[in-house]
Amino acid sequence: MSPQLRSVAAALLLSTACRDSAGGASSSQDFGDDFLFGAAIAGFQVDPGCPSLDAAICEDRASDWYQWVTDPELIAQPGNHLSGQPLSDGPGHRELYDADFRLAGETLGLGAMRVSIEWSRLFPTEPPLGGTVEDLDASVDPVARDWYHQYFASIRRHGMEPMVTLNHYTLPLWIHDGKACHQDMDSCTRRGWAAPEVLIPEISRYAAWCAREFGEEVDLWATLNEPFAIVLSGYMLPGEDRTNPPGVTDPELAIAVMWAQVEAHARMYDAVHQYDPVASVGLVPNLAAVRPDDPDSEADQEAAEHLDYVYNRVFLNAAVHGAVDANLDGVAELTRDDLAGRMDFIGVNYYTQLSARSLGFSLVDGYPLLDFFPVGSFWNEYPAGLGEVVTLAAGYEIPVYVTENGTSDHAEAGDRFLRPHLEALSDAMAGGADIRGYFLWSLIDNYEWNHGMSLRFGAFAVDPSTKDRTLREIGLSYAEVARTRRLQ
Ligand code: IFM
Repeated sequence: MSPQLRSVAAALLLSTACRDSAGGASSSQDFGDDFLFGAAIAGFQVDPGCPSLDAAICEDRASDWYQWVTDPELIAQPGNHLSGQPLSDGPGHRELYDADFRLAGETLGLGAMRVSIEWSRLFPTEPPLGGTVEDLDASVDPVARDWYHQYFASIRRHGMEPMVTLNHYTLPLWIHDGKACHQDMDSCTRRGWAAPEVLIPEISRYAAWCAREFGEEVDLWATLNEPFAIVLSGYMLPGEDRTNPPGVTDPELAIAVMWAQVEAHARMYDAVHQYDPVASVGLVPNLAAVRPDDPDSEADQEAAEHLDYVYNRVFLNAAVHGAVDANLDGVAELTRDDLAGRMDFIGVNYYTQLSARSLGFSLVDGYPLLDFFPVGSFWNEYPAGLGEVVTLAAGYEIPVYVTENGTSDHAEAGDRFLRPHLEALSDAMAGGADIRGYFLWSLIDNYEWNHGMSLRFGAFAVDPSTKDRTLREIGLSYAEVARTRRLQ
């Protein structure tokens, strides 16, 4: 046993002994034997920074996010809010994944890992477009394909079940040149989500290929991670909290991108089921707790209803019920059978409470409910909100997983953050919400998109120079909950 593991084990034993000698818990909130406790990561955020692997292999240089965070011209534009931190400061999970999964499975005692497949890793160069799923065999990078087989085997070897996200923000450069589109959306040719006629068939074909290749190893699939974050930070309101490529402000395009993602989810769902019929396939929206900025203002109360509808419900209404409300006025004008029922679970990412301030006018002509401004950051800690958003999701009468929840503020994090969030979750379950699992974001400190390594969410802190992993208090608290399966 390594010295680090020994000290973790000792800490776990000590915390158990303290609890027992204190006479046990005054109240216990039990999550039950079948509840999955896991941790979440995403490839682009954890892969880079390998201690000995060549950087060209370790980093995913064929991805639009690689271009976004490393291009000197993009970094030099203040409006892009890019940290410019080198990817070599990342945690190096591409090389260290097996040790990381040991930390998750053995040290923390988790039962599941949420990870992503990177499209640009498997298909770094453009395959002939429009072909069959089988045609993709000729274009796949065989080293990346074999690496993913080893990766999923490692998760299972450490006693965990993989939940695999097919698209966690990143797109291959051959389908999205975020820099060219940032500079001029009208003339760029690799337009990503702005060219649904290319993107949707190709992302569905990629999803089908993954289900055919990895279906034996993976039973839980998520199609898209946080589609609304891409809409907001890529096409509507890129800002300090998050800028996604292409980082433009074009509300009408943003709404079109949202509908492209609704369509893409449905087609990816069908594609995965075609090759992996027994799989459970869901979508991972980021849901926000919402309140009026001024609780006494009727206008702000109405703005809060509009924000809740647009941010939390429009996408789910379409993906679950096939309800299409094209002008976002609160009334669906169309129900599409080819969208409805494409959801075996809802994966909820929860980080924030937003306040809605009424503008008194709509930001976009023809979209009457876009008459609010969301005040607050992506990470306003509000534990009760987790109960609110899982209850909202459970209202769709589909099983729910909390697929991400976490903090980068680690001051007294174990008690301050985790416990009240899990209490809110447990209360929602006691109230009847069908919640199947909770994934802490994140297992290890990760490259937090435009922020680089300056926001650190890990249960394990990562030293950017040595790549050492050190258990944080929040990880210790989480291990205890996962082991006892209840809050004491
Ligand atoms: O790091 C991100 C993740 O990629 C998506 N959800 C929010 C996390 C923290 O900001």
